[in-house]
Amino acid sequence: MKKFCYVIIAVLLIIGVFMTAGCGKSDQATLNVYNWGDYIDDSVLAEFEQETGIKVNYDTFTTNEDMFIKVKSGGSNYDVAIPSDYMIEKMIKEDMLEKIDLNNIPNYKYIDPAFRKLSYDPNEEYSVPYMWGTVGILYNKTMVNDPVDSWRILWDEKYEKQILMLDSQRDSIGVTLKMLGYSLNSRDTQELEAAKEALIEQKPLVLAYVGDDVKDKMIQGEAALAVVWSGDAVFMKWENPDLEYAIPNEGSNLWFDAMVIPKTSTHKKEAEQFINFMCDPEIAFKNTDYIGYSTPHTEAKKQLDPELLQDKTAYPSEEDLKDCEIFYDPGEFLKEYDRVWTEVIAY
Ligand code: N2P
Repeated sequence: MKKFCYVIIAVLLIIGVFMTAGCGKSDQATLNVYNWGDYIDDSVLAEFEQETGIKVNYDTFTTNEDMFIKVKSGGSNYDVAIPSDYMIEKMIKEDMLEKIDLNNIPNYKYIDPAFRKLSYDPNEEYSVPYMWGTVGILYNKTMVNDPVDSWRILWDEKYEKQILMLDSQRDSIGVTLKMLGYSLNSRDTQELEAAKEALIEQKPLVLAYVGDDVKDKMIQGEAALAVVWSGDAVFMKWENPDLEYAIPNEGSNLWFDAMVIPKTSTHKKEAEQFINFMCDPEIAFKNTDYIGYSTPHTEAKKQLDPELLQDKTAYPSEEDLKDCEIFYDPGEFLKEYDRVWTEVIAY
């Protein structure tokens, strides 16, 4: 009988140990974060995990369109995503985003008012700004002697197979529309058709349509000219002083990326905790300092190297931005953009 009791007690103890271990695990939430590639200082994620005990599952995307498909398909369960303006606008319209309770983001006060209530989220309900920038031409001064002041240089046969375009439909069609003198938010079938023709005509000159690999290629001097995002240009100029960045005279795209909580999230509280953490002055500074992109965070900006603050690539003047436009969601007309891009790539 005694032996039997010991066995029972032992079994109960073992069950107890397993249950506690199990509970411990489910207490510790895992947060699924979805961001652009090369767009965070990983040590910031480690700090968040250490400070909060919340584990971060970090995943990256290459374009807004890829991100959208993944979130829309429902197969994912991202708690935080960091898309751009026009895509946030679309996600709001399609009821894909949770409202963010700014009372839970006390560090929101550090976001410069100039970056709040922008057209894609006019009542600041769904997004918290992360980084911003422009689209422009990065060029190698040892390989390009002409002035880089117009998108037309990307159609100059002299640079055959020395041109890198972005493998991103809104960006590549957008700069082509600007080159033609149209708005990069055009909803005119004929203007879009003209952009398609121009992109097809340009194809023999293009070395490759690239994503994050643009950085290696330009730093190594493998191409003369590339369409890039300004923050990547900052980084590439650090790595190779022969590189320079220009926003063409026809104007360009001014963009904003912001943190959102997709409705797929199962950890809204922790998602807000993460967003607030990213807006902590020390963290925001560390992250911005590391990736080189332009910050909407007032305190992070104050701590940046004065040389970076004076660099027009990262912090352009009003004058530089004069003819820049923000992308809007094209609504139903998106079909046309999709069609044009598919036809250009397939040509
Ligand atoms: C980072 C990509 C930044 C996206 N590699 C620009 N919107």
